[in-house]
Amino acid sequence: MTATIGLQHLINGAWEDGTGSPVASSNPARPAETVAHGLQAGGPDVDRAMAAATAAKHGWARTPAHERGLVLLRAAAILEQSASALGLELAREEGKTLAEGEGEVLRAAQILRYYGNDGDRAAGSIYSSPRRGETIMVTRKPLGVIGVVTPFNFPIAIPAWKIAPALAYGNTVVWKPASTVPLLAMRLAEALQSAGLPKGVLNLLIGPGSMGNSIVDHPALDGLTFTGSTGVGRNLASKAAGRGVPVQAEMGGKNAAIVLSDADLDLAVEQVMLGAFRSSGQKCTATSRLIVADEIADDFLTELGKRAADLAVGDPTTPGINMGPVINEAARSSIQQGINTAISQGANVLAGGTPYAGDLAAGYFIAPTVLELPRDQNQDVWTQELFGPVLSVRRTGSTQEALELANDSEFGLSAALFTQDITTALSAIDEIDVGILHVNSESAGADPHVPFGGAKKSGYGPKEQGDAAKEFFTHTTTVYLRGGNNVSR
Ligand code: UN1
Repeated sequence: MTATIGLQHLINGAWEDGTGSPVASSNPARPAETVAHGLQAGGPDVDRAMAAATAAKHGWARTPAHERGLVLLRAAAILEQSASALGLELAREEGKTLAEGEGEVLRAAQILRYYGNDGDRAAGSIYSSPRRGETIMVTRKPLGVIGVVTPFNFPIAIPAWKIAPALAYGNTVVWKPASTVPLLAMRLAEALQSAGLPKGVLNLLIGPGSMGNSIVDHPALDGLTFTGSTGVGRNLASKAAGRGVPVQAEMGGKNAAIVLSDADLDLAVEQVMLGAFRSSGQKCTATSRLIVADEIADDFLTELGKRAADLAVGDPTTPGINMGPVINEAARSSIQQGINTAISQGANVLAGGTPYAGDLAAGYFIAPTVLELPRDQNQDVWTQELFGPVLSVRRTGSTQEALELANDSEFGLSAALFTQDITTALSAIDEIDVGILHVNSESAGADPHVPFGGAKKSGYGPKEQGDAAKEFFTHTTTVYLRGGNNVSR
């Protein structure tokens, strides 16, 4: 039994106990085991954190970008050195496997490193002027105080990909992580603080969902970045927009994988498995819909069903386990409810479908589930994001229909296409309305130097990462620059 860790908040450079009600994170594989506990931040703590971020913003904005970057680079090294310990804590608190947990910590380090080096890249641009003796310069300045609201499913990587660019471009931050994963939030804040971040530049508040509203309603807020559920995101985005505060919100996905008859089927089945079941399907980029060509459907689905049934599900910290639990009881029961509804609406169960009995029943486990849907029949499981290890399947008679089915969603985050035909791949790039398209790889995954985000209703506001992050976390000043002596006019 591992010791329970005390939770604290970071306000103005000091770690403090909260002043609100008790909060605890528990191990979703063994809910009786508390991972971390403490007191939530109270209402006045939001004011104090916003005041600290406001007081720090001028000094941090004036700190040379190179120096700001050095802090991120040192934090990256700290995370790398502690990746196995933090990966274990992540697996215990969130439920993804140890390998995924450790991988995520290293990914956070990679993101910090990318933005840590960005201070040494171009900071603006210069244009020629149509007027003699003048140059036009476009400079970038930080927005100011950024509210960061992050989800449970990537407890360290998503915060890193919001906080690292916010800080790198000179902003200060008030961060509210999902209250199910406060320990990993503390770990990231600790790494940044140990790396030398000045006081007030990053403030961490562990609190209830309503604290997101307090942050967005706060008059000192200059920008908001959010990842999480569609309902919460739209609410926060509309409040921010109503106050004229720039907002970036990354929300739902109902991502399709298309497997055509000319695909490398071994590759496709392996990648669809990863897309659907890694992190127990709890990714906005997870593959939750599969569209498979008639000619190969019987063989492909037999193999997929077999592999899903064979996945080793259990305590994610046990070596050899492929899939852990979902985050909490509310998630477990709503996902199981979604499966039950699909079955009652005529879905054919190719794997999973029923709740676990025995040892796994005590944790928040959902069996990896593959549901084949009747042709031409609209089903909730086809349209609604369940955020769990559930893959719904449709067969298709033509490539055109496959592309249309892929677009049959209000969301447009990511998609995967399996084919060896370059012509088909090229037309899919034009036809599939998504922010991220994978050709012959799974639908999840993101690199720090390229834009991340969706088309259609998957997100609101600018995308994340790469140059997109710079666009969001800075505003430009266009400077018409002439000498003062009139000589060259
Ligand atoms: C990934 O696909 O590796 O919340 C990252 C999410 C996304 C991140 C996905 N914002 O699942």
